[in-house]
Amino acid sequence: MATATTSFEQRAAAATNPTTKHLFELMVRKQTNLAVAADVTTVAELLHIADVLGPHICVLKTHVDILSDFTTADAFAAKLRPLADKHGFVVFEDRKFADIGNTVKHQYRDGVHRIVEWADIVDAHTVPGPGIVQGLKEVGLPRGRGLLLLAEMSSAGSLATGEYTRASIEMAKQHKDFVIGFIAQRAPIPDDASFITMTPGINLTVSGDATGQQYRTPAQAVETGSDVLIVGRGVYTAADPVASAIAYKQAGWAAYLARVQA
Ligand code: 5IU
Repeated sequence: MATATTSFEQRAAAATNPTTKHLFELMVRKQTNLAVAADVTTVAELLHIADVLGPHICVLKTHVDILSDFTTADAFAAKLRPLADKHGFVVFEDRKFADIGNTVKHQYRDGVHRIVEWADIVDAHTVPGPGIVQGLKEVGLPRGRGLLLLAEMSSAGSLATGEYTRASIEMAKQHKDFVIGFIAQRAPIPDDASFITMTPGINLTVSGDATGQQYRTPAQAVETGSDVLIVGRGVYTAADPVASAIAYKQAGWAAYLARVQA
């Protein structure tokens, strides 16, 4: 089953991980492959984004450690999860775990954030080797959660290239029950539709920022195999974030339809 032309309906039907299945199904229902990166620093701003952009997104990407007024995981979950259910999106905490298995287990389950309680998806660097996946899997798999591995990054000079990317792919293949896909600029395994590729570094109007971010358009990313387009400042700093989200959603979905109908 080839990723490029396999529809999200077909991929939902074939999915074994419950988070993958749920994600593909809601993408089809809502006709959106847009993820919003809500890089704001208060809980109220994050919840506002979740509520007003919720109808247009399939994924809400969070960075919980930049929320200055985070109190408890229970309070956070009690506010965020009902919005995810109401609008139908999955919560992706972009935690980028990067330690040994035993430590990431605690970082995922414990501490003030207790991420596994409220995030459907998390991601991890592969630099520590496969133990990081084993550790996270012990915590997340029994809860039906999913993990993305960082195969590539969007930033200039990223070291995640070549052999590193290839080794990350192998790690994913060894844990297909829990690794649901990749953060990458292009589909790392173009012939395997069971993996989702999510791509940051997407903007319709600018090509980069002052600290090395590099942007491509939704169409360019979808052409190279991206399934979910992650947009941050292009949406939440726009004069009209809802109108901007709709523009990105429409551009991304049109590119997806062109790809599967090719
Ligand atoms: N992000 C990247 N590039 C990457 C990875 C994550 O930009 O390679 I992995 C995150 C950082 C930010 C969002 O939360 O995606 C992109 O935000 P902007 O669209 O505002 O650049």
